[in-house]
Amino acid sequence: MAYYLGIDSSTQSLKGLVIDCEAGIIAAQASVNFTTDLPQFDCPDGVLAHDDPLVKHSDPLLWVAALDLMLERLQASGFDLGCIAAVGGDGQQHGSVYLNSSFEKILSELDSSKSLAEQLKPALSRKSSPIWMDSSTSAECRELDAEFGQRLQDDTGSPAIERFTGAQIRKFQKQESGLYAETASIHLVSSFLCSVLTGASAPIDSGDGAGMNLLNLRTMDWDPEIAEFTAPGLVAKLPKVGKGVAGGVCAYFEKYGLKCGTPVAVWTGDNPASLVGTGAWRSGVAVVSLGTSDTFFAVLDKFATDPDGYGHVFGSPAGGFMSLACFKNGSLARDKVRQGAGVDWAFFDKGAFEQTEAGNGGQLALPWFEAEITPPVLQPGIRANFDFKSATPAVQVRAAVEAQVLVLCSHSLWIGNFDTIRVTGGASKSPGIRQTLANVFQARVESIAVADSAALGGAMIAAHCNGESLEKMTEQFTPVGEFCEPCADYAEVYANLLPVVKDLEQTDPLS
Ligand code: XUL
Repeated sequence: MAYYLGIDSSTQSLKGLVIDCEAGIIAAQASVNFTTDLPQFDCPDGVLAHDDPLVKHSDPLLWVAALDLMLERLQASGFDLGCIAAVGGDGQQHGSVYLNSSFEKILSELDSSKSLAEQLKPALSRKSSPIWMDSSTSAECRELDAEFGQRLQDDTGSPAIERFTGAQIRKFQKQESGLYAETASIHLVSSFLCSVLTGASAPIDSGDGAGMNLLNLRTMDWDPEIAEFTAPGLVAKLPKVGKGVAGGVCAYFEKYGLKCGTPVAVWTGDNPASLVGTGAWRSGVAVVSLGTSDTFFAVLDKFATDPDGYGHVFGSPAGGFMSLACFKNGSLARDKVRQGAGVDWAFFDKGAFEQTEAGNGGQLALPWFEAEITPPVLQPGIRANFDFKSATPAVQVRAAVEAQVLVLCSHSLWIGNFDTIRVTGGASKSPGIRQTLANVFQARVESIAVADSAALGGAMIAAHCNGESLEKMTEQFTPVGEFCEPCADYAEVYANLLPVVKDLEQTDPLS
């Protein structure tokens, strides 16, 4: 048997993908969109409405309902899930799930005649889950900075960051100490869903765990001092740090055809999973993932942190470390620019670039519709160095895309040597964006055949736990599809624009 299931629980959807390691093909896939498939959770784009634009929470019951529905769809597609040899998965990073003391008992008694959402509801000590888009914890970050200073970045891989789980837990404990006291365990999205699959509390891996400001990357365990300052008694509420097999699929999932006891690999974060699923777990290749968030990541040859303090170090699921820089205004911002310009995707992805020159005459627009993560900017709004609103649609599109790519480049320079970028995520299909990436970074840009690199990575991690070779799977599942070469003529144009975009980051938004 050589079939492996990978599950990706991302911001706006949950996807499943089955690889066949003998034939080297994708054998089945299914997905669930949170907005259109599960409207009853009132969580469009995976985010609950809130009066404060800096607060971004989701509903953890939405994620388990999506797991039920995705497996139902996979089974309905005709694929026999009884053939699956191991399951792996990943979740959007940093999001946390707060559970009371009934969680473990409820997990051990899951009844297949009922849904996961109805059974897990009583296990939540906090109804909603803060997710990576949340920027509401600046006060807590400053408190962590004041207490630990540079040690936080040196030991956890990142300075105090608003969306990271530590600051989120500290805010919860300060504001809702009673509910914090009732909380017996705090899981990440990844370890929560892995726990549900195995019917027992699952470990957190070092890829996702490093996104909490709580994991000491030198000991690869929770840092007791940082955890205790973050919130009293926190270490006792955190799952173990672990890797390898978390446990076996529990009996609940037999209703979808999965065999009880099938090994489940410890889940990781969506970016670490994508590192594996794009074949970039080896050095020399960097990844740009263009999804709800845009991220830039690569393997680190040796442990190093961002001198500017914006980027992160996570554990790599293939061993060693990876770097990451994250930009919040990704695909939803591109869509807003597209709608504002009144154009379709064909024009946004191609036509706009045919009608304008590389460099756009120096006109740039940062499409920060939401508070930005890199660099940290709390006041949303477009920043432009020209009359954006009166410009033609083509100029608007190029100005936004070039600004996004230049910011990506300027905050990734610390990451080291690579001559190839692999692009993944929805917008990686855009020829205009791909060529802009190649020209700005002066690197070859490759896309791989499988668009959902996180779910693929989850499946590959599961297969690797079962003895399959990572090298062989990388050859089988991540062949290069389309690619583009950089145009040397534009190297200087974009090098000159890097300081311009840095200045633009400091300006006020357009009114
Ligand atoms: C990474 C980050 C996002 C989420 C959602 O640090 O915050 O990329 O993982 O994809």
